[in-house]
Amino acid sequence: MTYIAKPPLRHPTLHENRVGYTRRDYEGRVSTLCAGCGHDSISAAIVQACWELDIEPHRVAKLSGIGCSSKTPDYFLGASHGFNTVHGRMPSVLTGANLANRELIYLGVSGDGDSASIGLGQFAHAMRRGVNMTYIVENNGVYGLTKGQFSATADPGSKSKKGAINSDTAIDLVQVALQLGASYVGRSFSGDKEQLIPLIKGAIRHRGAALIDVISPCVAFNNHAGSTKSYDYVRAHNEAVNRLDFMPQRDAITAMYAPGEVIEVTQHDGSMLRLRKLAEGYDPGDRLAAMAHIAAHDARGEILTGLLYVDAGAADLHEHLKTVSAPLNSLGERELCPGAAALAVINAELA
Ligand SMILES: Cc1ncc(C[n+]2csc(CCOP(=O)(O)OP(=O)(O)O)c2C)c(N)n1
Ligand code: SF4
Ligand SMILES: [Mg+2]
Repeated sequence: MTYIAKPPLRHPTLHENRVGYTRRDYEGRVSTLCAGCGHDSISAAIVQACWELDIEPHRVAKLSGIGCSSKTPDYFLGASHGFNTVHGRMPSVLTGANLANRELIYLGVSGDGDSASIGLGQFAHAMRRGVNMTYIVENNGVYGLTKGQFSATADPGSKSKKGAINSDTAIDLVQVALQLGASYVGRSFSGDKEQLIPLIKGAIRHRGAALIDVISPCVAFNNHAGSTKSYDYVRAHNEAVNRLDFMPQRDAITAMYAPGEVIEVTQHDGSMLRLRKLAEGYDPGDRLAAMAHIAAHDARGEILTGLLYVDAGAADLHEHLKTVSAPLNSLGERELCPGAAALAVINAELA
């Protein structure tokens, strides 16, 4: 039952995107997650974002760790490259793959246990290095796959299904990513596709480390009264700072807003992020102010969502390291063994 392929039959009138693919071409196998799991909604949002961005599926590399969330890459982008790593080790494998071939689009999918517990060190280093990736954390506050233990993102005072109260301080991956220099940081809710899809599109087109923390309720182990990651709690405490319209370079801007209502951010590929302000005075270009704003809302038990921070001019790991621009597997003997004269120059520099 674990791997169920979808039947290849498809409706003949399905709409194709600009590169000739239908939405079905971005799907994967049939999900085996619990009915109602937030993670399935995130998979659907990834499918929609990639289809709308006209990405050729074979240009994507999707990587994950271990957990229900980390299983989901099997349920989307079935024709893309995939690597299911050891628990918590996705960021280093993704970093290595990205260094070897910068031409692919890197999508890291993880859980709160995978990234904030066993993988916290790996998470931190991928963020601080500015690896060019879209890193999605499917955050349900528990280890869903191993039957609902509190994870490191569970809020203090929240109640487990069996009635235990969590006494540990929560790790907020959004705050960690901001502190470590991530250049695109958003938070969303699996039940709000209108917010999530443009956030994913913007992240994919961003150059640098992009984190989206998506609150994604676990209906089996963390959707009861007393949980701060349940559907009811998130709906009641969701405070969006802005609404993002993602505009690819080719699209003309049609929606007009009064001056001051929208912040426009042009990314390195020419795509534009149009942020309709919902919170008065919120500036997504000010890292420290964003951190203070998030902390203030957190103290009131509110969950701040939207594009919380963006630096469209950030450099990525390749720029920091001044790496060769071609994928390593395309380099020939001439580039890899440039000869004794080139070696002598390097040795002289080190003398
Ligand atoms: C090295 C190692 N330690 C522990 C486990 C057991 N384990 C499997 S999944 C998991 C936690 C997953 O939690 P999370 O990343 O939040 O994913 P979710 O299932 O909640 O989506 C743990 C501890 C493991 N597979 N490998
Ligand atoms: S156990 Fe929780 S996280 Fe795992 S599939 Fe079921 S609802 Fe989703
Ligand atoms: Mg989890």
